[in-house]
Amino acid sequence: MAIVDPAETKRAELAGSAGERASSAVQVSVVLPCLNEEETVAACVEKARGWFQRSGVRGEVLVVDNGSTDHSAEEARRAGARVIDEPKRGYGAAHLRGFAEAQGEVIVMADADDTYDLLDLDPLIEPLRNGYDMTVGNRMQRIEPGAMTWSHRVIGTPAISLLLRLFTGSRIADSQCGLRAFTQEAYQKMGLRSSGMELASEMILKAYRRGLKVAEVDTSYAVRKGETKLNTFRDGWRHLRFLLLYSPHYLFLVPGLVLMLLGILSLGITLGASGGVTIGTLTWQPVFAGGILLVVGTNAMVIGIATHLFAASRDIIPEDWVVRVARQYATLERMLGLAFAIVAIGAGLDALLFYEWVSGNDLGVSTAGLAAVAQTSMIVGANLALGGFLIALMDVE
Ligand SMILES: Nc1nc2c(ncn2[C@@H]2O[C@H](COP(=O)(O)OP(=O)(O)O)[C@@H](O)[C@H]2O)c(=O)[nH]1
Ligand SMILES: [Mg+2]
Repeated sequence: MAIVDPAETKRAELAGSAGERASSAVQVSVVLPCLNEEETVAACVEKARGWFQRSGVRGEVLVVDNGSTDHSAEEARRAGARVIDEPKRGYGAAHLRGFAEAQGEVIVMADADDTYDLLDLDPLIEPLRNGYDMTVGNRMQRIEPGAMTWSHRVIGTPAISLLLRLFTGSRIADSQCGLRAFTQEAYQKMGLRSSGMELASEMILKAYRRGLKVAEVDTSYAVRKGETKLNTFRDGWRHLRFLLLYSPHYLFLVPGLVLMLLGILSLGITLGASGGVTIGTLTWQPVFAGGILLVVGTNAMVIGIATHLFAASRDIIPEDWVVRVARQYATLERMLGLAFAIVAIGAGLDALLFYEWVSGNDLGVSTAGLAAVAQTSMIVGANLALGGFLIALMDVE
């Protein structure tokens, strides 16, 4: 941490009078977003500055005020923070502004509500001295009674952590912890953009996708004073929405494939059991579900492949096996060929039905079933032809 690299010197020079700034380069910037936290913000600033002094770290505390209507800004200034005004609302917007303004080689993010222990940031920073790019706190073992609602502790946080694990392979247990530290380099690599609380998930997703080394350290979590700014459903949905949008496999491809297979199965049952399937006193006619599942499933696959290629061709995601398979097998010509074949099958089945009707011969297969398969084939075929163009268009250089 004592090392001052050329980029850091440059940044410091840009920020102020050259020689003086370079020699007193900031090592750690503590960023605190603040929305009406007048009761606690000064204590947070003082604690962090106390740690700077005790550990001999050259540090700065940045409080990013997001239009507080109380005395938060004065309190923060009085306690020795640099206060920045960010007009764009939101936890993410405020943090991102703070990160962009931070001069430290290391950035610490925390809350201004005095729930995290800023008196001793050594355990948080230690992994960064040992080659890690980011440290995330884990509050689960040291939650003061009443600090976290039961639903967040047992449902919300574990559910989001599990999705992150599924989508990125991250092993972070407390993915919603707001106490973290990372290097300037890691910050640059992540390319963060979320304006809301979903920033917490974005950081972990991008850290893993960019191959950063992430450590987790135990931390304490105290009862908050003042009002929480977190809205369980709105913010929970924003996390889920973010994760799905950044994970096209799980939004489109996996569900699409499952729906397609269920659709094919249902249509198969329709052809076999013409009277439907009797369950107790009810009779299920799989003919309807079959068509719907197959059509929705294929459309999901087509959209999934198209978005995948779009993201890969613009360097949003790396070129993975889906991209390679799609480029080889989902070319416009092949898609049109497949579409034509499937429409032809549908037309053939309709011709068969017509023959059955004119000749009066019973073919021994469910008429409704055949009609449903024929109709579904034509819809799926037409969608594949349209999808072929969509996919080709998305991959245009
Ligand atoms: N600047 C800014 N800060 C916010 C906003 N929403 C929350 N915060 C701050 O972000 C931190 C975390 O919010 P908090 O309500 O404690 O959420 P929790 O820790 O997830 O329960 C606190 O310091 C809040 O003051 C916002 O819209 N703008
Ligand atoms: Mg908080």
